[in-house]
Amino acid sequence: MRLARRSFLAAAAALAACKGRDAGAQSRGPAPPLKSLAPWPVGCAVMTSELADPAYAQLLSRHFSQLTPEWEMKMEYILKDDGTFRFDRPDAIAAFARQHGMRLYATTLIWYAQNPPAFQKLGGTGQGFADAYRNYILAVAGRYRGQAAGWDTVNEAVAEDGEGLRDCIWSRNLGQDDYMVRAFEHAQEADPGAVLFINDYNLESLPRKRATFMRLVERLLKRGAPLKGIGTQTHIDAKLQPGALTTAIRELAGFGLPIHVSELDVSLNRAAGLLTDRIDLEARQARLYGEAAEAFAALPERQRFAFTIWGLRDKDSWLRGEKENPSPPWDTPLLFDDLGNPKTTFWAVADAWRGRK
Ligand code: 9MR
Repeated sequence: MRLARRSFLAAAAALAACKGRDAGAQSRGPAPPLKSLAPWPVGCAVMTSELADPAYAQLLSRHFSQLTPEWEMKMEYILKDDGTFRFDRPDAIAAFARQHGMRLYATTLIWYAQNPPAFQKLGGTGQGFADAYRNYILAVAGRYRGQAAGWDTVNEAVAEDGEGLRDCIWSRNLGQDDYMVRAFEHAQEADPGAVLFINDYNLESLPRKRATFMRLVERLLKRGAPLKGIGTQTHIDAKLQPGALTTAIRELAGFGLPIHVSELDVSLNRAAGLLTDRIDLEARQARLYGEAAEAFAALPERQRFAFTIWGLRDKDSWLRGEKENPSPPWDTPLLFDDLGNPKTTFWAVADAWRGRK
């Protein structure tokens, strides 16, 4: 009986979420622009197809002061199989940022997950591979020189389980650690003004991965790599233990470098129990958004690089279209519902930042 009632409540809540209603959030009245509350850049991941929608563009520019191209500035888009480049979409995103007075954050130069045919062909060629690597970074980071505030220069270098580093086309051809040092050096050569980041995920949920990541940062700094910022993606689920985020942000800040909360979202679906415990999960989700906003705001001013959400409305989230474990439409990981209404998660961030500016 109890279970049936709970399932019913959960189903009703799921339905309400799908329809885009969040009564608690609606009772809060008009939403202040998030960027008006924060003295640091507030970022959002975007795609050119979304920017073409006027309602999307309006909501985005009302609340956010920084853009990250969600995938169109990656090798998978820019580098064609024949080794030539295409810049139409990344240029369009950069132009949108300029036209709307927003800062551009660029991702990503070197990522284990990109294994492009143009580089596969060069595998094992030694200097040929190294030259193409430098050429790619110079061309891409050079193109946005003076506009990109920062670059994810090396992305997700640490192994999934946190034991050691990932083996990839870059490490195999240029050497482990060495490929990263080179990436930072080439990026600095291309755009000396950009803040160059190393970026990774699960740094809050897997302390072992964080430790490996921090040892890597130490080694790169010791070798003189111009690594100037730490990115913590923060793709979390609603059951992340309270406090874990704060601990991670504080520890990562120990290097004294700028911190970018670079891809924040909080999945309900990835936490067990979405069908029975939606109300509880939503409350946890809002608390985690609030915790992330507080922990970031508590950093010393010079370390607050930006706070970025990985998508605007729930329906824009990568989680819905993910290949291995796609979220159902009732996973609602972001700050705005499918219709663009601010949710309780939005208010959790707004409340954490109120009075800071
Ligand atoms: O959200 C991004 C999705 O649209 C792309 O298809 C995918 C591959 O480029 O990358 C997703 O973004 C990832 C980010 O670049 C790195 N951290 C994990 C993000 C989610 O997979």
